[in-house]
Amino acid sequence: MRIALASSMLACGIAAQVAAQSMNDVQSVAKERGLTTADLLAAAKTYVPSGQKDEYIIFSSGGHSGQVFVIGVPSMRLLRSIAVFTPEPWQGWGYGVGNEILAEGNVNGKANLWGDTHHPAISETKGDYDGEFLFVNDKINARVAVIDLRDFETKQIVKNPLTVSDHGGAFVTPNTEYVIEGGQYATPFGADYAPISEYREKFRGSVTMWKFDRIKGRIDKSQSFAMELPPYWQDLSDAGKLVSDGYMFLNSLNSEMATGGIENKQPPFEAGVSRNATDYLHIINWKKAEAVFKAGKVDKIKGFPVIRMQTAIDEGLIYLTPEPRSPHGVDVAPKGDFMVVSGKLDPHVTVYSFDKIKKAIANRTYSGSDEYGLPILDFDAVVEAQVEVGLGPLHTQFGPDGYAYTSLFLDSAVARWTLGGEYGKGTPEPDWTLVHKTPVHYNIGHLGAAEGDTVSPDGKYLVAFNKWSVDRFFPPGPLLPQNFQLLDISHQGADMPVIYDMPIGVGEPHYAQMIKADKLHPWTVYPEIGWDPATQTLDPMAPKPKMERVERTGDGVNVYSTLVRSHFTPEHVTVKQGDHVTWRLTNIERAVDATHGFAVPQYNINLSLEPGETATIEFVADVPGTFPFYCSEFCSALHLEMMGYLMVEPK
Ligand code: CUK
Ligand code: CUA
Repeated sequence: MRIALASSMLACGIAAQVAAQSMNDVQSVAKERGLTTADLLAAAKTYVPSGQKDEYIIFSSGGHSGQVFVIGVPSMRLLRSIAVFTPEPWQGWGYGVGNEILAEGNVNGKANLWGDTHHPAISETKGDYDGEFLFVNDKINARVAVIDLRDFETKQIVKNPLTVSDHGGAFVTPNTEYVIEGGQYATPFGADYAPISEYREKFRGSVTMWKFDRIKGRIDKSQSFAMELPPYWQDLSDAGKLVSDGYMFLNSLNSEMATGGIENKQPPFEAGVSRNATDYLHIINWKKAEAVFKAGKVDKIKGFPVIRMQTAIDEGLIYLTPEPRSPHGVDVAPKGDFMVVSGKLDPHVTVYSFDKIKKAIANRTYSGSDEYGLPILDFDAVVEAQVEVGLGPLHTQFGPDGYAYTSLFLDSAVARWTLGGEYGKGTPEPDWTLVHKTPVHYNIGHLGAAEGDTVSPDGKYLVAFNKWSVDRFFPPGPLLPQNFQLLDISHQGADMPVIYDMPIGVGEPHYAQMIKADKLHPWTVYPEIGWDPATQTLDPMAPKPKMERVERTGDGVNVYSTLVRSHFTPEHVTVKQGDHVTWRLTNIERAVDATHGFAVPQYNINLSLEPGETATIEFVADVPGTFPFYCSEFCSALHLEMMGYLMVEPK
């Protein structure tokens, strides 16, 4: 009774204090801290009070960290780093769980325990984010990971058998039929050896269509296929949608097929690959390619079905068309009618019309063919407009109101321009006009608007993923963080001010996607006690209360443990040196956030067991001794007491 009284008095006290505050207090704090009206407005737009949640969620590539970052918008609070290609001790990733999934990403049997993640892709239904799955590519070793957004954990890593680096992934088709993975630097297939003098004959590009099985939540390698491409460096890709559904678009650079060699007085790559005024946009009919694959018109290369270039030509699967040199983004507009391409060295964005592309294909309006016989659609026949936006255009996203947004690397700015004018602007004539530029700090790469690459962009917020931060933050040594800058794009035709800076000090993200938070339905506890996240099913072998035991079987020991605040059962586990130990553990909690850890010294083991989760670890007890294991999450007042002893008797 007394306690209740005291706490209600305390609550009254806080309420009274709040009531006494006024805008005068805001002004005096602003004065004291030197904040302008614009600063206060930015703070008011981004501050999310304690207990309230963000309206949008960003899934950002983690760059060199090999992970994916989950960030709330507009607060720009980091919510989680999802372990993907790189071991991560807090989640136990690679320290007891996820080891098999990490091993799926081995390259020729060799562990590569980092990733260079560039492009996350949220799964889509009818061209709109559905919030069920997330895919992300690893550029350095050409891998694609599948993350299940029920528990935000990585479920699968696939290693591309043909290419050693990828960049045109991960992008999904409008119903996530396929996850697209375009290669990047050409090599002989499988990264086999060939002298670089045989570049034109032996080196190849590729695009891989990974079939996604939504029921299983996994890529189905047996239903996946690839297409052989010329040894241009294929860059970014995007899937057509609505009117262009069934098609996909892939940029390329190095149509020169330059092979570098500065040490032999050859032009260095950077000059050699930018010699031509244009490179090639690849236009691929993936639905038709799927039919060709299903009809068996493929060669098996490195055990993987590949549609050869000649087959693609004969079957009318692929067309090229010139694009301004060193292109960097190809982005399909919300209605699927336009493809926007930026050439880094051209101040324009080039807009292709899908309607015109279809007509040019039907009428064979070619300007020639490339060295490999791929037909080249006449540039003038397929281009709708070129819009001068500024220096170093890279990537484009879209708003709900007929605007497109393009990042300008050299200008360090975001450009807003009108996408033809037919999106409700009411102009009778096509209107392709730059309307506004907002400076950002500094050197923007990608940008991400709310659902800005879907059939129904939300507008409202846009994040500039800046490569440099220079003077924006305290310098933590000479390696500076990247800078995510949040822009308010809600006011049509008006300013789009920067309202928040978020330093990213864990790798260099490239792309990110922003989804409405209410489209995500993550679990806060696993559905049932004994749930195995690796299979997303109940594990029949999961330890349950009263079934805990240590049991010897031949040369091995099986341990069945449960965890609940604040003890392990059993607490004594004795094995013999050399025993193969299979240790199953279940967190039998049902309370939200009641996570327990399981950390074993000497044996490099740490698990994170979320409520209901079960996990199995196996190791050989090769080092004798006494090893206190403990719960590595501060789960309760008696958390330090949540421990036990692993005793390994010497031989
Ligand atoms: S990329 Cu890095 S800024 Cu890999 Cu999509 Cu353009
Ligand atoms: Cu369980 Cu600490």
